[in-house]
Amino acid sequence: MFVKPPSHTRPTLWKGKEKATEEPEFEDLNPTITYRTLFAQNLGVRDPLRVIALCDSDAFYAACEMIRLGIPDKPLVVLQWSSLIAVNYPARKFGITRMMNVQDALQLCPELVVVHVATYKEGEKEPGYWDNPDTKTHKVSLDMYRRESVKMLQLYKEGLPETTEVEKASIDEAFMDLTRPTRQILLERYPYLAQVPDDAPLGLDTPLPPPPQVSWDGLGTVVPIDPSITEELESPSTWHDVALSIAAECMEKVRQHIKAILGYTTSAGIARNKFLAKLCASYRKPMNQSILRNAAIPGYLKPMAFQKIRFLGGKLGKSLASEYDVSTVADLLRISLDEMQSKFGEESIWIYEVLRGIDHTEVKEKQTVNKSMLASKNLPQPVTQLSEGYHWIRVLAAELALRLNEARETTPNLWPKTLVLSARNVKALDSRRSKQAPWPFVKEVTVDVVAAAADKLWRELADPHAPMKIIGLGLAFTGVEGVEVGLKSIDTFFNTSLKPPSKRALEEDVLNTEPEVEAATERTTRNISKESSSFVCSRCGQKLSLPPSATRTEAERQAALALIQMEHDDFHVALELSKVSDNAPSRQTMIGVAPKDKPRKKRRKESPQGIAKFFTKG
Ligand code: TTP
Ligand code: CA
Ligand code: CA
Repeated sequence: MFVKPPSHTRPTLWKGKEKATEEPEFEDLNPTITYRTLFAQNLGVRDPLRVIALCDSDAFYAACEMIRLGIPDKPLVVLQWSSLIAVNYPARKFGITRMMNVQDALQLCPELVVVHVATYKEGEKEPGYWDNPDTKTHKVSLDMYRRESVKMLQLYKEGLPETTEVEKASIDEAFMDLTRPTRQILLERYPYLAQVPDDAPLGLDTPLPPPPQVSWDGLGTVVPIDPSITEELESPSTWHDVALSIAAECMEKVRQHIKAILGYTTSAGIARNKFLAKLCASYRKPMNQSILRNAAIPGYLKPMAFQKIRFLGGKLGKSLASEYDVSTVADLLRISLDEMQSKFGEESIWIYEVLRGIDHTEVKEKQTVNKSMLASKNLPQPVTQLSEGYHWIRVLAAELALRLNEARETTPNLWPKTLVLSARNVKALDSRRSKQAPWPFVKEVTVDVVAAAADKLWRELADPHAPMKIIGLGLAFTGVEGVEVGLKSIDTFFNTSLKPPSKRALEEDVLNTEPEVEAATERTTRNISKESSSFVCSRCGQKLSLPPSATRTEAERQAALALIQMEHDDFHVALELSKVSDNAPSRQTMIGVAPKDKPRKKRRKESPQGIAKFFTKG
């Protein structure tokens, strides 16, 4: 029998699309949900009941330090050399921001707790909090934050229903696709939906009966449908709202769980896709979750300065602003797709779509094994002789050894295939060089073992008879993989890993990241997938590919990928340093999702005239 929903939500029984109330620029704000849609297993990114959350830690590095030091409420900032990289919320009340220098911050709040990030010092196995660390002798360590990040990700996975897909998005945030669990819960709560009623006129294609009115109490901040009205009349709920409210319950629970276990407070955004979830996660910060109902999308997006949207903050945004004399999303909505594509290339379809709140990017857990680990340093004083390199190699080796051993705590038998040393020598013709060697099977990966292997590479790489002015060094493990000892005996291991180093030592493009902003460099190595000859930068979404090669070995492929990735990181660092937001999203504009993932109609491979030019160096 067809169960009638509560009477106050029953204006017309078989209500279809409410097209009359829908904004013409915004599609599918209130799609018809039929039994067929509800029962479908694989609607994927086009599921009309899709619910995605983005959860971000509040003042993350500062929170880690507050908990480490046991000072929960004091104003605190985290310093890296002379830059503030994290400011906790009590300190923000004094007007302290990340852009300030520490002296100005202390003037605003004399009782401010200033913590310098941990650093590696030569001779020490582990990073520590030393007095007056100096970039000339120390190297920043983000290990503690990475560790906390791993714990947090684990808790998301444990604390959310099993069918939730969780994707780490950066060191302090993750996306969750809650579509499947909310669908299950919805069917449990409203069992009358589980069967098509006998009197349903269109059978499976009959729209669902109107949903119950959602009470949002205790579920977070609901973004208003009309931002100009403070007290909104309750608008009728949709089934998507019901799904959002279930997702909000799950998120509230998992956020409380994280607070209880680890002490971190978080802020979340819950909406129909990744772009909107990320965007509304910062609607009310800290310690809050915001819910963006479909009906609120136009009112939320239209008045927004479009340059706040990821990738529209830089060169491209400026270009759009000058081309069309526009400043808000609403202004840009007037530009037709054809017009935009004729000026900005076919790929500008993704701009057209995000402006309309559309994003079909998947939430997908990234591979955690078979990745690279990189330690790098821009040298405060260039290395001009062979003997001067050993100090830095030891510092980098300490970081790599620690990272590998730490990763082994969660994935035992994790084994790197190759060790790669790279250097940037501004005096050499081929200024970026690297050497690599297969990583031998040694039981304990200690600083000494890594440093000894790297020293050997250093002697191969640095030509004592040629002019030397090395300004950057990087040491990486590539092809880090979990090895099943039972499947692959130690013998074969010995046989394969003790082969002489490949003659084809890679001399492809190199690396290096910059100490001053190292903390900002959420490294992209985890995106290097097993088979791929490309990687996707998690910071800007750009895809970088290796030239095709029929002869490249697996180790070489991984090393080469690690190298282009390092160089790409370097590019980000340069941008951060120059504080220019061209070409890449600035800090404030890191919202949304990568354009490369956008589904593109009429996608072309190369578009030299197109949008790519807005994301290239130079
Ligand atoms: P964010 O999430 O951008 O910022 P936050 O967590 O400090 O503050 P909020 O509450 O506004 O989210 O960055 C996470 C951490 O990454 C941050 O604590 C420090 C580090 N970071 C840098 O080192 N440099 C940077 O430019 C940015 C943006 C972050
Ligand atoms: Ca954060
Ligand atoms: Ca963040």
